[in-house]
Amino acid sequence: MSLPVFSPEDPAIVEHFVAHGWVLTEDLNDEEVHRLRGWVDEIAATFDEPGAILHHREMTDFGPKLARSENFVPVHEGLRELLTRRLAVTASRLLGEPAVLYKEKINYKLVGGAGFSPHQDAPAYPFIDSHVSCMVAVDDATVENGCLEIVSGRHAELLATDERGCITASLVADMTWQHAPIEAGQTLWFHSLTPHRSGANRSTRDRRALYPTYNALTEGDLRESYYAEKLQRFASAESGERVVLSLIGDFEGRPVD
Ligand SMILES: O=C(O)CCC(=O)C(=O)O
Repeated sequence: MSLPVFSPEDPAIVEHFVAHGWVLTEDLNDEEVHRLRGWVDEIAATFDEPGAILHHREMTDFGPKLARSENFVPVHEGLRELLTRRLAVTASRLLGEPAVLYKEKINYKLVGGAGFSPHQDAPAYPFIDSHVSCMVAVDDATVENGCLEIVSGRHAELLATDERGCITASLVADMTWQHAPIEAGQTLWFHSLTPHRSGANRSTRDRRALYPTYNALTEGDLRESYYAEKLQRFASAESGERVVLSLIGDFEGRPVD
């Protein structure tokens, strides 16, 4: 079932977000989606360089593929404008106070790309208490290509986690999960305590999405501290059966090596 879509200017978005822990907005027109796809291609084509954009790859049944890029706002003007200005306006309205970009990523989920285990984002965000994230669909996200699945109205508390930092299996089984298919150019905003997960891309089309996260400016402009902390923790992380993308072990992708 499709979700209700709001204009980002509609005052009703705040009430919907507070009640359900998510809200879907229509942000980009066809021309802007076209431009966004070009920007995402530019980021994907950037070389790996220490201290610059962070690229992460995964092994799929079709060979190694790009899974995620992070930390690209400093080097890309178009994405910087979209994430730090335009979308920050909605983030501020949803947080109820001025918001600032905390981190940004592209999840590529190319054909054959893996899904994400059920989790809340909050445990992966050091330093901040008040934050909101969104998924800006670069391609249509469908059930077949691994759209998000969310739980409505369960954003009041931090839930028990397993050894990977994901929601325990017994809690997952008791929750009502809802697929969130969204069209390219739409943005699904979700609370950092909203449980979510997603399946693998079993389709023949890529499912790319941008995920900026914002925090309340009263807590500080912490983006640089976040990436410094992340790089430090990644340097000492041990490689296992799954690719480590985040400060929790939610990604189900296989390592390339
Ligand atoms: O892109 C997806 O399918 C899910 C992403 C997600 O849950 C995450 O990056 O925390």
